[in-house]
Amino acid sequence: MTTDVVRRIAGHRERLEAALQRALPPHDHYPARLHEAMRYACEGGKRLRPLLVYLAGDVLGLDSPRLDSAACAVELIHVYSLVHDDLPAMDDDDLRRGRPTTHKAYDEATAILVGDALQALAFQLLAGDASPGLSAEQRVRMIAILAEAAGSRGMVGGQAVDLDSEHRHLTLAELEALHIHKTGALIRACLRLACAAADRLGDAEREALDRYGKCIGLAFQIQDDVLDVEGNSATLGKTAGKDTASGKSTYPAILGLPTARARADELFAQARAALQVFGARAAPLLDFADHIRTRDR
Ligand code: GRG
Repeated sequence: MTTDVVRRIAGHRERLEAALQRALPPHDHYPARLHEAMRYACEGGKRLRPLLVYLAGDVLGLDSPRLDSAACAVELIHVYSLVHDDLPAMDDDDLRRGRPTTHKAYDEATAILVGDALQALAFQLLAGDASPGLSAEQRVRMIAILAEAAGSRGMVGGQAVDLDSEHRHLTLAELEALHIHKTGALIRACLRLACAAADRLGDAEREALDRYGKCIGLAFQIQDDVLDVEGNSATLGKTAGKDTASGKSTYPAILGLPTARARADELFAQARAALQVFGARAAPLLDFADHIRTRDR
């Protein structure tokens, strides 16, 4: 990554952490245990989705404050999904972001409520965003984008199919469809949220960002499968090798590791190619694609 993008990412991370601190209810406010658990669940994490929102904003020439609610909202939805995914009724995991999952640190009922409350907070933030220059129409559009990506036609739908497929071997096309929904929809929404905050945007630019989001989302998931095979729990901050142990259909299981890696690389290349329409302005998202491509957790 260029030093410019490293600095840019550090700045956006700092912005996001401050915005999240403002958005989350104080830990000692009624009901204190729930609020403390919400904050616990939100700590750590790579913050890739909010970074995508801000970096897409950079490419579009938007002021970052305009994107604070969208960046926070997408992270809150992501955290809620992780908290619920880790529950015994779903993936039943003890480790997340390098420490006990929320239901282990608190209890199952609290973890369910943490997810519920984080989801509600995400939409409350978008609805109440008073950033100068952001119209009510743009806020409604953002709410619709996030709701669609998070709901049964997006992430929750993908999760439902994933749970249904547990003891079945999926074809590559089935696996791809599952992940386009489960992981890809929220990642793609990050780009769409930034587009919704832009006042003027041509179809070619909107479609380019959408294509980038789609490719990055799928590549990210393939990498996740590869890291589950190659990584270790300490670096990943979650249980490694779970997919293989549970006989899950994954990209490495269907394609073999080298082909799965090659497929991810191909998608990263397609993501980069999609941004040609932006010329030199695409640099923040081009560098970010490389940043994700070389991740080890
Ligand atoms: C329970 C409604 C519901 C949905 C769950 C996203 C999801 C759907 C489950 C997570 C399962 C999983 C491990 C998916 C693989 C891709 C993924 C979302 C990884 C975690 O995202 P990172 O690596 O996590 O960005 P951090 O902790 O860095 O934010």
